[in-house]
Amino acid sequence: MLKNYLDINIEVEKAIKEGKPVVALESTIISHGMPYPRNVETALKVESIIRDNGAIPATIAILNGKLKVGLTAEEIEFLGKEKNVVKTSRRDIPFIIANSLNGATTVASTMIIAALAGIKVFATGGIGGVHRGATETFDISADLEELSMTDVAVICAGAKSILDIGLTLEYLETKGVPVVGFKTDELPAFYTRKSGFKVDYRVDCEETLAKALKAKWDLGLNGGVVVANPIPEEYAMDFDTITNAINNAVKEAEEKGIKGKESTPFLLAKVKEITKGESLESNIQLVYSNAAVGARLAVELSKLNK
Ligand code: PSU
Ligand code: MN
Repeated sequence: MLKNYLDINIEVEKAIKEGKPVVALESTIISHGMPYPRNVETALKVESIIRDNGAIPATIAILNGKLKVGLTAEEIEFLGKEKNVVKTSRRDIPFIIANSLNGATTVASTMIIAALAGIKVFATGGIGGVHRGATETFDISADLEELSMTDVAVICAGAKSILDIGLTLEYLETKGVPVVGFKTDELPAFYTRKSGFKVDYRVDCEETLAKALKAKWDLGLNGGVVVANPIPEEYAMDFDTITNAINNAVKEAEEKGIKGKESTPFLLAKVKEITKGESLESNIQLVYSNAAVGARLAVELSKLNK
């Protein structure tokens, strides 16, 4: 039955069958998170970083109504260029399939498709969360609910302050989702290494992290884990510069009445514009760093499951 929907490329399918390390990657970051052609360049480089660190990359998207796990360079180019690609979260998947559309998968839907394929590790830039002002707007990303139920570890650079970081952490706590700091006690804030918020657990090596994941899922404690890996020091942004940019972006989004799924892409593009592209460079570098950690984690996890 799954075969009717799921299309896993040969290399990825073989790796999964043989218990080799595989890392899932999302496509919203390509279609809606970064401008062309940097998006395509980044997506391809991320795949090569994963290979350099001993794992097989599996970029996920919906193409012509098929759930694709593992894309060709041409398919990645298409997602980066084509305007008609729908940002696809959990609620959207059935309709993208039924209408044979192209969908760029968010963290939530990438987790769903990765889990269907049997992939446990997923590397990206940032997760969605509880937005600032959510007590009025109710804008809470479906990523958080997904993390509470789907067994995939998500390596990210923490939560950026377009979100309410404190409320995002409270939500994750309620839902039983561990937030792990990779070599840090403090949750990173995406563009910067610090946020002022502590993580639940600090882990200093991929092996310990893999053991924790295995224990969680062996025991039937369903759901994901947020692995927060701080942006490398040399690419981190100045705290005041980025804080200002985000505050202005959030204000403009409010004034323009930007809502729903448009909110995150609007804020990302605004922040890039205000920082004259500096935020994009940081964004790209932190994704590279997360890809390397994801690959090494997948390697350790595959050793434990042998
Ligand atoms: N944060 C980023 N870049 C992104 C996203 C978040 O720094 O591209 C994307 C991810 O795909 C994430 C989605 O899952 O935005 C969240 O959107 P929403 O808030 O509408 O759920
Ligand atoms: Mn939202």
